[in-house]
Amino acid sequence: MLWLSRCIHRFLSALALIAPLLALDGAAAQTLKSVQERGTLLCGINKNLPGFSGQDARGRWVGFDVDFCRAVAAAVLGDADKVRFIPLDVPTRFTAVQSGAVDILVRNTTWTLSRETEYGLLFPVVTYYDGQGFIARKERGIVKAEQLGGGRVCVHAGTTHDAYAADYFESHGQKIDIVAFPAPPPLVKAYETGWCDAITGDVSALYGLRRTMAAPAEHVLAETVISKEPLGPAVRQGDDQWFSIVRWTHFAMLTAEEKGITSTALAGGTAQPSRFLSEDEDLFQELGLKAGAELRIIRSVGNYGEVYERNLGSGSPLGIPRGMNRLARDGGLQYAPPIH
Ligand SMILES: N[C@@H](CCC(=O)N[C@@H](CS)C(=O)NCC(=O)O)C(=O)O
Repeated sequence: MLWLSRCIHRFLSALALIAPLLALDGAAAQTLKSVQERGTLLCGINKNLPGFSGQDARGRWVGFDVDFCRAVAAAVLGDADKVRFIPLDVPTRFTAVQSGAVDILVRNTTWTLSRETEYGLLFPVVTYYDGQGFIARKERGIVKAEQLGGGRVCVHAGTTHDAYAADYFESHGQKIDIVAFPAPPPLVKAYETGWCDAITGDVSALYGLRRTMAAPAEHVLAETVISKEPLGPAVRQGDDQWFSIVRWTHFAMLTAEEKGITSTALAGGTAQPSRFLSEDEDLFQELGLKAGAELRIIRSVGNYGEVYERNLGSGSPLGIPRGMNRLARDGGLQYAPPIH
């Protein structure tokens, strides 16, 4: 009988060892498989935030976040156009990921621990380092946020900004009236009519909101930035493979910039051959993708610097300086781990 009990014990121990692997394998392939079977990536985006996402005159989705969705589709489906863009507002953005209504959320969203735990999400990477700032009428001469003490600051409800502003003014011993609006149009209107002294939000969003105002040149950003707002894509927990694909899509764009590989050089056949672009050494295949994913990403949207400048930087009406989003070697925070 002893031999039988030993056998059973060994069998159960072996099962315990492989069970997590089996579970992981099942969960791991889920999102990639369903995206490939569907033939379309479902990407949750902002309906209209200049520079990040919106529709151009021809109805085509454009912007920094939109390009990230397109890059993932190029990697996964071989075609950057195979994306269905699903506009999500502030309250529905997280539940849409949780319920599977979207495969990925790319909507100027701040990575916080509470969002990961509350909604069962993970933020694989930071595509844009931002912070919370203030915009006010130029004539008010607001340079420091403290100059707004005793006044009224308006904010988009359900964002990180409401609580961060309250904490900030409290820690400076100042009273402030913070009023939250459900969407940008009434928020901007309340500010433009003089009801709010300032709007607070992500600095990048304030550049965008200023473009929607009647006289953009009459409004300036204060110098004060009161928070860390690491913006990036969010995915559901429990799918390591999908998490890695999303994360390495960003790192592929950064690596290309680090190596000076541009979409124009690729199109003109003048890109220097590199181990990163060599199909023989293509580690992206280990993520379940067809060979050449890095090439497809860069050909379709460009390297990180190209995407930044086109949508937000010098090549765009926003003209946001690269700042913290410069490559680490240029003094910024954007840094890709090595591929090999
Ligand atoms: N990064 C912040 C803010 C995101 C956010 O929704 N910002 C507002 C502007 S302050 C926005 O994008 N509004 C555009 C819209 O909802 O149409 C967060 O994740 O909570």
